[in-house]
Amino acid sequence: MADFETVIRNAHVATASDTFRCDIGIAGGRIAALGARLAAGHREIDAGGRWVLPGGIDTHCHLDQPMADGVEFADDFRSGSISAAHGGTTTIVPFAAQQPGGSLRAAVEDYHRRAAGKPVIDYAFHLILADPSERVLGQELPALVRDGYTSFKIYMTYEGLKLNDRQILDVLAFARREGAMTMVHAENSDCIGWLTEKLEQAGRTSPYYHAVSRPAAVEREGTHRAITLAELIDVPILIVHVSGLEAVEQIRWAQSRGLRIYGETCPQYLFLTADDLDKPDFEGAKCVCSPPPRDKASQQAVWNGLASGVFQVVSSDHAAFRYDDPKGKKAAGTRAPFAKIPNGVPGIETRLPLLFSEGVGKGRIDINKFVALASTNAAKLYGLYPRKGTIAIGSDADLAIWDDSTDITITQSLLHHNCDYTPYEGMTIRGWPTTVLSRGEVVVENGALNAEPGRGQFLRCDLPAPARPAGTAYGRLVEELRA
Ligand code: DUC
Ligand code: ZN
Ligand code: ZN
Repeated sequence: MADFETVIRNAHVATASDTFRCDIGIAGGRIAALGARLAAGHREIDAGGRWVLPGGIDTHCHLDQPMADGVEFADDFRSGSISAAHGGTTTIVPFAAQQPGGSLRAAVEDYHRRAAGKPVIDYAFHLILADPSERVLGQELPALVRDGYTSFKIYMTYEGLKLNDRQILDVLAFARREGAMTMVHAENSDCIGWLTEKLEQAGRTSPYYHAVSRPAAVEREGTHRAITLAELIDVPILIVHVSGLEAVEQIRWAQSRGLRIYGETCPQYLFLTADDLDKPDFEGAKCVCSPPPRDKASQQAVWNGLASGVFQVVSSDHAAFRYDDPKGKKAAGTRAPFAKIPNGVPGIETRLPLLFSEGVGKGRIDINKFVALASTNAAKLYGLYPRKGTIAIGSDADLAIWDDSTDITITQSLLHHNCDYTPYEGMTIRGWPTTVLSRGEVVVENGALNAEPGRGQFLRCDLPAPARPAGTAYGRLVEELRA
């Protein structure tokens, strides 16, 4: 009888800290042994000396979120998770969004219904906190945190979602008390509103002006303010989808002062610029996202921030809207002013191949940093580690075997999302995960799906690492009140 369900032979393993060659023995969906010449497996996979890396964790993606105005996300939990798996991702964490004035619990229940029977890989939920009332912060949210929803996103912009500074302080104080993680969308809403109005009055409404309406200074100010509010409460926060130089500088400055400010960026800020929004015939709408892509100098600043440790996470912020679709980018017509174009780009499948090829392949980051950014750090920040995010005895056997010997030209027909375009069309990269395992089951085999929708399991997140001793007067007061 075989000792293991599956053995992966001749693996070139990298974790966030180590690189080694071994066989990987899998039993009960978990990694049971790492070593040379392991006993036989019921199933044997020869990695042939290729990289075997922890499956990616995409902790910022939007799937099947309810939208207003007849707009629909392209991907649900089925197509989104299939697309993710084909790109080497084995865990996704999309958002259950509270409706203004609505119950968070209801949002979570609705989101579980949307997921039911669909994901091919494991998933957890962040919450979107649109209305942090006393009832929500005092009753609903503590219970949800205990149930495994330990992170939430808050917005400084977008009508119906944005919180003012006082509300943000309430949320951060809650996060500190509970040990939860707050993700912040940092852009100054009034500046965006004012600039948008002026641009519209001047007739400058094509997709390109989306980028003009949200300049780097607007993100820099939001980022600085979020840092200040977090410092006041003495609580960690994660600034999401950081687009470029100026916000990177703010985060680096905060980190250099010893503040626990974490940074996330996304491929659109490494590979797109504002010029991509300037394509003719409304094509620029395909790259409308917030914050907008910036310029070459900002791309370089983001690469530098990845290499130097300013960023902990690279996520996709996959928010796919179909282009040729009245429920997608063209919902308000092709002459619609930029402010009416649904925000977001697809990228759940291309996230890791792009980072691998242009990061590891081009020597900008090493393989261990790649694993940290793609998987391990997110698992730690959101309470999924060490079940997810590493290759270690006892961890879930979520693994991706990478082929880094073949050039691939990214094109829409290669991808598995339900969007009708990719912003990276025509880009040639080297490196793609060809075989992907989730809890020991091969879900993608030589590039083909081998998984039933619904096999993905919901993950309750633990609290992230416990807070360190209070450093500020307010932090000490919160500690006292807890005692
Ligand atoms: N910006 C967001 O904040 N969320 C979804 C997509 C986007 O562009
Ligand atoms: Zn956002
Ligand atoms: Zn987002």
